Amino acid sequence: MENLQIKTFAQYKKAYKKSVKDPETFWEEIANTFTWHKKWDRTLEWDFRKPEVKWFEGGKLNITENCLDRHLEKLGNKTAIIWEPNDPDEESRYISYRQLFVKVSHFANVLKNNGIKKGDKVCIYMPMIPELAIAMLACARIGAVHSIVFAGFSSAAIARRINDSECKMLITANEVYRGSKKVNLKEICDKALEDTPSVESVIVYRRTVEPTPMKEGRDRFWFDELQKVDKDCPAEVMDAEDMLFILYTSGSTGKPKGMVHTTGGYMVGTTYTFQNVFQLEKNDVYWCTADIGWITGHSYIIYGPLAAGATTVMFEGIPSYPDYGRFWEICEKLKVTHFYTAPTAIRSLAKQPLKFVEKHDLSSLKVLGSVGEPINEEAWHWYNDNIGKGNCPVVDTWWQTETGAIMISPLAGITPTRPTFATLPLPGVQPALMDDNGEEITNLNEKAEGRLAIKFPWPSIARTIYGDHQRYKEVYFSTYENKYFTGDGSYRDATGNYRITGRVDDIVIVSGHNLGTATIENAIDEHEGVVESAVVGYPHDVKGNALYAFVILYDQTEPSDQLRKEIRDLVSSTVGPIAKPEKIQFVKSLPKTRSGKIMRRILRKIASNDTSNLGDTSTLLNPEVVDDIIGGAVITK
Ligand code: 6R9
Repeated sequence: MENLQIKTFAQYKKAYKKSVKDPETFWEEIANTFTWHKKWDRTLEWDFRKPEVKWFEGGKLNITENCLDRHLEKLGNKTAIIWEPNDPDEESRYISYRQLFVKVSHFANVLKNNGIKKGDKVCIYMPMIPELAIAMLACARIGAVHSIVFAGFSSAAIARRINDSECKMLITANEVYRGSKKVNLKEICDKALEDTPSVESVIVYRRTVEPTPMKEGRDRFWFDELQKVDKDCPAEVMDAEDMLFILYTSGSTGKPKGMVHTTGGYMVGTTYTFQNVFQLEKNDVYWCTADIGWITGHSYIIYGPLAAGATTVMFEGIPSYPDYGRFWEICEKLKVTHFYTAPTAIRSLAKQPLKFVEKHDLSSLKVLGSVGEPINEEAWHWYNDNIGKGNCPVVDTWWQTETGAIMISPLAGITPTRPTFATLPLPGVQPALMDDNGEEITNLNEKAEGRLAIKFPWPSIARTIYGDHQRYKEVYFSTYENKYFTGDGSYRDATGNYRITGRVDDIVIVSGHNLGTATIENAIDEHEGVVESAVVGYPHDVKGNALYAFVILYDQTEPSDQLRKEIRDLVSSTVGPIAKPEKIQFVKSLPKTRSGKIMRRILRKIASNDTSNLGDTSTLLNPEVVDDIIGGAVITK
């Protein structure tokens, strides 16, 4: 890959031009730098109208051979993963590429020994411990499809995801440490498993010594299983288009979308973007603070960094434990060079006294990254000034679960940065800014605002929604003819730099977590006192957005704080604690259009306490309710 690494802005421009003029040759050259059992037959086949995208079809490979085996000769003793525990007094773990290779192969045999074969789906619900990385790579080693569910989700959310893709196995841990708290994951899993007929076996890693109830015939301990198998596990040969994993993301309906990523294109896309955006050098230590349960963790803690032979840090804890200096303490301790986090974390740390930063030597840092939501100007400057000391390029990386890899971002130290701008598309990415009439705004020399679409496939695009190709087509390929629609609004300056302004659909990003408002409404509506509800986002200092629920009650239901608590608890148990509405207002009715649709635009304005101009309300069936709601609004500022 060395010679394909972009080092200057002129090289970026050249690579970009080539990637547009001849995308196939461009990506072939990159794909050629990986280990394949057999070269592909066709580089790209695509039709966004169907939609269908295939990259490197007929090519045979295994992604773990690219993340592990091929590094053994030169990098065998290099640290692949540094694990930093929740408790700073517990020891960090350093796992070399050779050790990781052995652990992955060994655990892959556990999967096989428990009846898992190529194509089977395995749900992983684990805390941020190395065994999570080992479990996911072990799946990939034998061609099983992992479906990782963030270990903060509720039993009901796990069950929904397991059932959607009919997972045969669940891998979990008994407990997880999260700051000063301990959460019993196994208990949450047991509850989920009451309603998941496809799961035949459960593997439990013991993170703590607490006694763990196990179900006879179904549950097995990780360590016991390892004793039964040997350590040698040749990699399953996969087609480039074979499924690598499913990862669920929120949608505009109540049902989560299982985004399907395949093997070859995903590997090429994540590795290429990792190397070029972050510009890692040989002995660098890279730390992405995301959870592996999200796409950022998949692509930029595990697959991208390991395929690139980097040292990647995994952190089990939270930024505020034992105090708000924890991130900076770890940067100092591990001599982190590349630090990649989310705006919500930056905003919450920026609120703390600077002494938490100043206590620590951050001189090892070279590059700072941001991902997950728009970064506001203040947070950008705080990050740049206090963490980067004005010396570290800040890469604001825009991408999505669906895109698999970073799409729009500066290349560290190469692309001129501009606060709050994700700047320019990476080579291979062809954005299109769309106006209100659905036409592309093509003049790159004039500033413009619109919705963001992509007009040509890139290797790591998700291929479908698991089990629902029709929905994939409707959500991403029906808004604009022959283009992928991102769901994001965007502004472009007169030099072609993009700023992502936020979601234009019914998804709200709270503390970096994507939440579909429909899922939360469904949960609220399950309360026996509730007729109907509407949930919208409103700006929040730290979380980026918070949730505001407008709830209609049955006549006989008494509005009360107790009821608010019950509604929050219900959301917490059906969706997860992160989805709890900050504000709940009981209303008589909701503003609806003549076709019966809730006019969320108006509710968003009310929730944001911005009611001076509500825009056109003439299509409302019941305009009189608007004043009633404003009169009773829980004021947010
Ligand atoms: C990687 C990830 C995707 C949505 C995306 C957008 C928002 C992500 C951003 C950003 C502004 C950035 N988003 N990165 N907005 N600037 N640098 O976060 O994937 O969880 O699927 O979320 O996040 O709205 O559409 P995912």
